[in-house]
Amino acid sequence: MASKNLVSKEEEFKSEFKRRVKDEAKMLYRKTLDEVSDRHKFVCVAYAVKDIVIDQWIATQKAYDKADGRTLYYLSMEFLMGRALGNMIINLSSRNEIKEAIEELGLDLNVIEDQEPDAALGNGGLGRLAACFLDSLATLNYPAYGCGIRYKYGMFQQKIEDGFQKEIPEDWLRHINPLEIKREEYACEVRFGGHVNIEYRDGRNFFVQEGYQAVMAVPYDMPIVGYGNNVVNTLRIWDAEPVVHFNLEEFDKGAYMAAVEQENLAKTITEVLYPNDNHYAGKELRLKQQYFFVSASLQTAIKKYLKNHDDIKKLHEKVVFQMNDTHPTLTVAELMRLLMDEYYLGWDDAWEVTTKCVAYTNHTIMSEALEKWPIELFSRLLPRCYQIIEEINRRFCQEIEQKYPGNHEKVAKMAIIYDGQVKMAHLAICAGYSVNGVAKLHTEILKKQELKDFYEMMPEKFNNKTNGITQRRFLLHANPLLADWVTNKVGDDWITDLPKIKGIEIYADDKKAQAEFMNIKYQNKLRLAKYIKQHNGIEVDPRSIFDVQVKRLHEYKRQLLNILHVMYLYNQIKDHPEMEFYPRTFIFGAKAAAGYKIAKLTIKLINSVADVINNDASINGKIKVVFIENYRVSNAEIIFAASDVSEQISTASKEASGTGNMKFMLNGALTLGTMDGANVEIVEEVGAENAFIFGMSSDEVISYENNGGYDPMEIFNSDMDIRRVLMQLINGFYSPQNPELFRPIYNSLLTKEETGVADRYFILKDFRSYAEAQKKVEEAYRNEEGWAKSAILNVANVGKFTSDRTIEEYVDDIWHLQKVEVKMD
Ligand code: B1H
Repeated sequence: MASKNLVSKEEEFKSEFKRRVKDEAKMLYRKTLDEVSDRHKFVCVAYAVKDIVIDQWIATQKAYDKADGRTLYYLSMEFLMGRALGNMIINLSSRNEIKEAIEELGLDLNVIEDQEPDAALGNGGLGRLAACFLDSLATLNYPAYGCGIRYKYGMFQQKIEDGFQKEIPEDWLRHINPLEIKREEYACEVRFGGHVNIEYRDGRNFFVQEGYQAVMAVPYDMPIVGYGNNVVNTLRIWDAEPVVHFNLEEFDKGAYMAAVEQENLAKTITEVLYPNDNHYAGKELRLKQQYFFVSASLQTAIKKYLKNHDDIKKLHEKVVFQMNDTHPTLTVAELMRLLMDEYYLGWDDAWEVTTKCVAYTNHTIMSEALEKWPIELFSRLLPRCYQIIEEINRRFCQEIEQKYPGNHEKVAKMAIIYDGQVKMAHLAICAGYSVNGVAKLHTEILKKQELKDFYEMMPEKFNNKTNGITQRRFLLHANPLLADWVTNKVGDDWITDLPKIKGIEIYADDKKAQAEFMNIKYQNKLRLAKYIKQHNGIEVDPRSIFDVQVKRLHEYKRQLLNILHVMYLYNQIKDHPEMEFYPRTFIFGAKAAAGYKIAKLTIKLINSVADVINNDASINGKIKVVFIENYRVSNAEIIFAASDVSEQISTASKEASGTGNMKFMLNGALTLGTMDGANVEIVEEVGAENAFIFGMSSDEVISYENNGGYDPMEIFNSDMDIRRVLMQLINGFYSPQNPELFRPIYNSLLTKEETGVADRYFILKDFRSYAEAQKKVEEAYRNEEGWAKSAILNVANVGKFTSDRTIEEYVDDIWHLQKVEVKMD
């Protein structure tokens, strides 16, 4: 036996960790570790990991206070975090010891990780981007908070029943969440409704809100662990509680009703995430949610600032608020309100501070996503904020008038309040010192089309920040086989410096490396095949091409184009059984917003096509179609790693950036896509010869749109293959029980009935070009070495798309943060 002082530090750490895990089992469950369930094992391990994290968390906050630099507040209605534990472990410097200790305890880390529910506090790309940004900010040593809402129910759980989507509430907090801390000491009040009184005293006016309803905002903090640098940042999400807890006896009749109402308000406000991606629903509760988390976040940010500083006029030197789309744009009005009504600044001083503190990111040009609140609703719910916005608008319109004298059309187009509505994007641009798009093409479209007037008036505000993703979650954690392969070839610098991955380029032509690479892909396809078998009961051939489209279901993303093409291929194979055809597995994963009928019908269509094709023995399994239920961050990690073909087929100009496209590339899938969003930059990096590009350009699309669309009937009447596929939508081929089932889809393609425009997303117009590109995919895949080369080149050239690069650009051009080192003693 080694004596105590010979035991290495690592061994000491491990035995301490193991003791801790066992103690948790005892304290929490009155059991030994082997007696508790897998889920309880997860809780025990999570607490032991949290114990390590907490020390670094404290040290980080101390170091930040000492450095006294600028702090970023990233305000977002959505943080699509996924699971935390596995990610935390890979980011901690002690990852190896922790993994060994877990093994020595006889636990399987994969099983443990699988017990954690996804924190699905977001819809899709926008929320996941926020999560990747937090990972990068911590890894790059930047002082930053994520500020959001602790929804009781996050993104719904999707079940497929008889091919239809069913939404099940996702009760992710049903069990304790060991990885959060409630911070009651930072609770603050948020007020709704009532009216504003003006009181004159001490030589000035005071604006006092009266007759309001209030809730307490109570924050929960989740640690965001940086990679190997001891930094732990904070995601602060707010829950609502009643100001006074309901107590029957204490109230007379009037107060009784008020108490019940406050209790109800508190209960509803953070109840559920609105499950609409790229769509504005205009609901009162949504506006309440927005004000609730914005007000609470600003109040605490200012209080924190004033703890160590006394001049509120210099707030912008230490604080920046980044608004993730227009959802937190109330930041502008609320900051003005706090500065004037609570901290007694005059309008000009308050405006100066506000406009130096806030910046805005635009994530979409889809008109149905634009937030325009009816004045009636807005002023009733937020009377003081509305007053302030009226004044901002008055001054802004004056400025426009000055710049374009007599041009009333300009004022009408650019005003913040117009036509009975409050236009949040206009407010964000007017007050923000920076306005950015999320990919080069997107930013150009903003400047030239959507926000042209604003760009002309204040060009200095506009800039591009192409999105990125964290390689720590989407390669290191999601694909350990490929991560190890890369590290063996070029070292592990890529983990915090993704462009270093370029080093593998010299292996693109190396036969041995190609074989290794393809074998890793094969292992990952086996892993996914196993998942599909377990979750869908479908057998898929891991030797077939895995052709994958996973993202939210939206007409502009054109899952319909993909499935219509599958129907077309199936017809071809049936007509020409002798035809050469490389076996293909078409994999879909997508949630549709609960009220989005045609999107839900598209899910049913995909499942109906899957039913027919998967059960047709005559095609010898040449095509399989799989709809993966409940697509989310945790199964995405398995899916990306196993993909050969990345479907990025949005109508050009519609997808602002896309980030799934980058995750596929990172895992060596080849892009089959349109020249849209960040696809343009992906092709720029990897070369057109290593991707499959098809379809109309964004200029062509926009020009058609400006001329009222095109006539899809011409295609229907001249292209018999397409016609046949469309007829199969209405002749019961895929829905024998109900031949009319898919009529709305048919109509959306050929008539103006559904949206006022026939084939609004140019599906038939791009069909042939897509089919040709798909043909090229097949040809390319037949040449295994050529394919391996292209796949390796995709991984090698992914460097630009790390969110670390994106964050450094935000820091350089917008946030101006200073890095802070955190030392542990
Ligand atoms: C994106 C949204 C979005 N853009 C409204 N806009 C929402 C809009 O609940 N709402 O009201 C929710 C989400 N989401 C996505 O952002 C873009 O479509 C992607 O192209 C982009 O990659 C992503 C991140 O920038």
